[in-house]
Amino acid sequence: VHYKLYYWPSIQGRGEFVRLALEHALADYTDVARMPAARGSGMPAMLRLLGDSRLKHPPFAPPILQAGKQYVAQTANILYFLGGRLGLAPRAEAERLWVHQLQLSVADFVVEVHDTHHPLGPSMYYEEQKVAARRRAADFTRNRLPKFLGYFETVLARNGVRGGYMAGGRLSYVDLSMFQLIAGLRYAFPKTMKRRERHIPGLVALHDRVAAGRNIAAYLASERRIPFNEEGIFRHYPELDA
Ligand SMILES: N[C@@H](CCC(=O)N[C@@H](CS)C(=O)NCC(=O)O)C(=O)O
Repeated sequence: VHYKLYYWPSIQGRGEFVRLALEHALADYTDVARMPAARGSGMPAMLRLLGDSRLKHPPFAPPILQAGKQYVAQTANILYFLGGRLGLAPRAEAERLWVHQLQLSVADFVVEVHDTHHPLGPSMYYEEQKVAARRRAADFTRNRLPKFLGYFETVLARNGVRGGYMAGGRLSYVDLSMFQLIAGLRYAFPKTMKRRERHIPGLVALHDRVAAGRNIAAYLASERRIPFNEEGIFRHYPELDA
């Protein structure tokens, strides 16, 4: 199968959780909006898809994954779809749902990370909501970040000594997402994470193991990995990192 990922070309964003799964599995895929606009690719192709009035199941927003005639959107849903196909999810339904449940909690967390710099909404610039952002980020770094990371650390610990994965005895897509969360939070909130990391040794070790995996290490060193920047979800604004 050849997969097509439609996502904003200049940011890691939510698309990165999908890219990591595709890259780990060495899947055959095109990152459509990052290709040249010629020959039906690039941003025009993504905008065409978003405006396609013939689709019976129109997606609301990127990331969107295409497999043949099928289009799947919503990050956690895409990963649920890919998990079985790429060998990145348990086979038993109960375990698969558990991984999906964890991924939905990742999605909730990602919204809260985003809202530290856009507390009043995504349609206004950060510069228009800096005061609210400081208040929101203070609550995030003090309460929400410790709560979410503490939860994921507990999940990891309770899964036991079976190789240090979030669920079951093998790597799943939610392990890749844990890597991305730690990497992103380190970029956006270095001071907060410096204090926090001793409380989440399991997640830090998981981050390191994922980063050292052969395919992910090659991906991270390649140009396919877009650097973190101040347009994505994880933005480094020093004033928000108390
Ligand atoms: N819950 C969705 C959120 C999708 C989403 O917010 N996508 C962003 C980019 S990361 C977007 O393009 N949003 C456009 C909009 O909300 O109008 C997911 O996890 O995929």
